[in-house]
Amino acid sequence: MKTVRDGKICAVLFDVDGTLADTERDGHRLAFNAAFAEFGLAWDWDIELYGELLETTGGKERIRHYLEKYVPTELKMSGLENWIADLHKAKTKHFVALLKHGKIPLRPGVARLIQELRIAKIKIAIATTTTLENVTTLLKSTLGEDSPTWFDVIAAGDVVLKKKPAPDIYLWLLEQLGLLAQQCVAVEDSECGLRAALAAGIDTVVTVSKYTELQNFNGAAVVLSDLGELTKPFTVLVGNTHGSKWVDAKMLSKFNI
Ligand code: XBP
Ligand code: MG
Repeated sequence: MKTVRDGKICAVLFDVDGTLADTERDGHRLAFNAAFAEFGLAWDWDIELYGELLETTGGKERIRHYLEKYVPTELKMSGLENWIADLHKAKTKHFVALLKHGKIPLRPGVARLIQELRIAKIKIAIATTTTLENVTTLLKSTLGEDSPTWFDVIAAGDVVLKKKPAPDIYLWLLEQLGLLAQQCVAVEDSECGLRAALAAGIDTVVTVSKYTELQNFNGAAVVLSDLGELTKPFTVLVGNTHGSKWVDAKMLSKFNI
């Protein structure tokens, strides 16, 4: 049975990659390729291949999956786990540098919604597969130095063993927040993320990105082009926003009652 809250949500849980910002194609992908070059590898993850590789969540897991599928002979190398971890560290360094150069902006409506939720005293939190340093750097480079402190909890990367689509990151986050799933709404951009949030019992708004727009979003509360701005409303792809033209606390509170 749903309905613990009295019409007002207690927290909004944001995914990061694809949701807060379009980080994958011209961010993470380029950082992976830069790390490969640094390690003397002739690997090139082009836009199409990267779209396929995104089905494996987590950068280290994605590298391993690539090895298994495309360069299985390398799996025999000694110290494989450490080598993957080092390669991934180099990738994080390149990604953070891209963020610091201001190369990756927030998606429409993200900064607006975050500020509105803070004013409304609704908790905000992060549930992401990516590395913590990537999250804090993205927030600082787009919303300001102190912005990571605006979030009640940032759940990121290896804090849980099983990454999305497993619900673990959301369950861990709910526990840290001391809230029930019914008191929260998640914002995700991908089918993997949606499955994770739904498996944790959390109603989910999907804002699609280029890589995810054709995925299956069955079960989402609503599927939108983006969060929408007052000057540029979202496009509704699936579901009913009951007249709302941009995502705000009022609209989110209508779900899950
Ligand atoms: C997206 C991911 C991440 C990033 C790369 O996470 O699956 O793996 O692609 O980041 P989400 P790392 O959509 O949950 O934010 O290399 O740091 O894993
Ligand atoms: Mg995502």
